[in-house]
Amino acid sequence: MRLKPVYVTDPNLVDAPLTDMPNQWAPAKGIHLYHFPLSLDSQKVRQGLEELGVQWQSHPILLSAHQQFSPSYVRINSRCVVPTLVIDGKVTTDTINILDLLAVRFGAANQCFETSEEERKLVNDWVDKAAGLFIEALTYGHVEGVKKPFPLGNASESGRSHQDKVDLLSGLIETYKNDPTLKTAYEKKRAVIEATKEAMVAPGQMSAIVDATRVELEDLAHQLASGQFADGGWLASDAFSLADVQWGAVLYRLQWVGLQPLLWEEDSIISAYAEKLFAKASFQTGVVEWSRVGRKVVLPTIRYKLLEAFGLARDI
Ligand SMILES: N[C@@H](CCC(=O)N[C@@H](CS)C(=O)NCC(=O)O)C(=O)O
Repeated sequence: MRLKPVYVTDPNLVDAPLTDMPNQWAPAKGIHLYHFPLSLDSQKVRQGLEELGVQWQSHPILLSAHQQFSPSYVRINSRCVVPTLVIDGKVTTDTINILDLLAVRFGAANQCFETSEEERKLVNDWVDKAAGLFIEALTYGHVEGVKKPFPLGNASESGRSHQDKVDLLSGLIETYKNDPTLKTAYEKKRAVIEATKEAMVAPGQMSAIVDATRVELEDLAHQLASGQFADGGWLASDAFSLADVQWGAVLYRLQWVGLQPLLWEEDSIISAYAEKLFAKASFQTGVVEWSRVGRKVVLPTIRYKLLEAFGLARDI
């Protein structure tokens, strides 16, 4: 039974994270983030950038228009996912890896995300725990009694968006059969999506994923009650850390998809923690402001699809 994302459990199915890898297809100068407004991992990295006070150039990759599969993006990030960070032509992938790189490069100058040796293990453990939650399944899969918000699909379509991607990727594998880089990337991606879809539609899976998530949240409540948060600090240290960046986006997502009542009490230490996280200016700028579905997703997607229909769409 699959209870965690493929990216966490199956390193053989996904390309290893890249760190500062020169790439001829990436912009040669400046700090660039390829991201999607509503993507959980993009939210985490945008908040990290805001917290560090780093100026960055935005390259929205419209997952809603499947731009993550566009050849020019796949040449930068062969996982066909967001986010991707580019600094002066060098590519860094994988959310945890991106945030670690940003913290190392910009943390000291801003006195931000600096963790003592003793705190580091706890921070990393809580980063890994958040990244190990199967949020993709919880977002797109059907959970009994929960009505998902727009623009997520309704219950009868559970697994539909993943099947659409499988079909699209099969077409791309055929189209690019003579380009080994793209063909391999698309084949690997199809395997990841198939495994993810299976984990959402197989009988009993979604309730097992909800139960596993609830156990993690009970653990979170325990850590909050017994750790630094209880003394006015944060999840794993006195100062705001990368563990808090991870959990802010996660709690915001679980609330948005309507799962909070199944996972934690309204009037609990988790809600108090969420309130403190959401109040941060970096969270408002990096997460909340990008969550306006109409302006940030629906309109750009319509615009892109119209341009595409007229053969005027620019690649990423
Ligand atoms: N945690 C991994 C995976 C990231 C991930 O799954 N990103 C999602 C958005 S939060 C995505 O791009 N999904 C598009 C797709 O899988 O087609 C990473 O950072 O590379």
